[in-house]
Amino acid sequence: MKKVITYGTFDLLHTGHINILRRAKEYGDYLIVAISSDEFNALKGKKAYYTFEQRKAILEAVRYVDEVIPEHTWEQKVEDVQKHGVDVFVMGDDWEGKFDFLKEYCEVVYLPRTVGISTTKIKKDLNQA
Ligand code: C2G
Repeated sequence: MKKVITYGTFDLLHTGHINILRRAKEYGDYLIVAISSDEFNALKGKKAYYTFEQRKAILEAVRYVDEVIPEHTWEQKVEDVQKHGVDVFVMGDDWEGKFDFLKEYCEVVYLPRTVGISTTKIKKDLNQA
């Protein structure tokens, strides 16, 4: 079984998230998504609208996702890749190059982001509604 992993906050799930999840799954047959905990989000300077539990429940309902685990630190990726026997690490290309250290442990793939949509844009647009 070829295992893929990706990381993120995935707040206010939108087609940009769905596009990366769908394409990530195409690299294998089992997709793990590591969702940032509320505490790690604070470290990233983000405040998610949905709690970790809500974001986890939503992601688990997505057809491309096989497993959801928590992301607590920047440093856990090597351990996650080894512990879960991951073959491919996938991220949007806004992270291009940032996780190349994982190339020692698995394939690293950066995919083009979906243009024109983001959680930040959704929040801004709703504010003006
Ligand atoms: N994404 C995308 N297109 C968008 C928006 C997001 O492809 N229009 C991708 C991002 O590139 C990322 C994933 O969706 O791969 C999740 O995005 P976020 O929830 O914003 O996650 P982020 O804050 O980038 O967290 O350790 C890694 C971090 O946890 C990544």
